[in-house]
Amino acid sequence: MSAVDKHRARYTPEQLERLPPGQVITEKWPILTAGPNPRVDLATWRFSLSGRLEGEFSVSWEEFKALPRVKVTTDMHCVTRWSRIGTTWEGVSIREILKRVRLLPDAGFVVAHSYGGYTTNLPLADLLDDEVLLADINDGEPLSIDHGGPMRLVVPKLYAWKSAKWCREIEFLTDDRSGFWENYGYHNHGDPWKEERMWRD
Ligand SMILES: Nc1nc2c(c(=O)[nH]1)N[C@H]1C(S)=C(S)[C@@H](COP(=O)(O)O)O[C@H]1N2
Ligand SMILES: [Mo]
Repeated sequence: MSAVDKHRARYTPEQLERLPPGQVITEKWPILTAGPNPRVDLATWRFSLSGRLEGEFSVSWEEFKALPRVKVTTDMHCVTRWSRIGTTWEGVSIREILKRVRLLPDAGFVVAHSYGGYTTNLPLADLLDDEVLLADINDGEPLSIDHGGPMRLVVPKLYAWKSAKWCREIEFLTDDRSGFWENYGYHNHGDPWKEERMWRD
């Protein structure tokens, strides 16, 4: 049996069906961070929306915790080829937050900004997917600092570099603007089912 077949033999057909091409299931949750963890103090923490919108949205930690919450069970796929199959996130859905402002009609793209300077871009349509949330709990535990605590963006249907840890702002744009890894040659979109790993694949 090849190494790949041996690996696959450990999982159910239902789990394997959820594994995109070229990925391997991981039981542990690896930590992938470019650079050091940022220092995020809950007393001064804020999450805000900016750019092409009418109205304002900016919340303190207490205000964020008071927003209506959701629980989403989904998968997580890293372009370095590991996938977590079946993990539960709790937090606030993006749609819930967007009820509180009005996007301008020319908003078509977003950049997520993190404490520490990391950025990643995605089309507005992918941000609006019903599984997308701002998560502060994973599998029942408060998100650790290594995994983006106190809160991170989670965009399950794209490779995990789009899921900005320590998210502090989502900026709405008319024109697309590459984020951190996208500038280093990662694919602009990053759909794991299409193996959109590197740009010009
Ligand atoms: N702020 C920030 N967010 C980030 C990253 C990062 O380096 N900084 N790495 C991304 C990458 S490449 C992946 S695979 C996931 C990893 O999340 P994890 O460390 O919780 O597994 O976070 C993404 N979000
Ligand atoms: Mo990644």
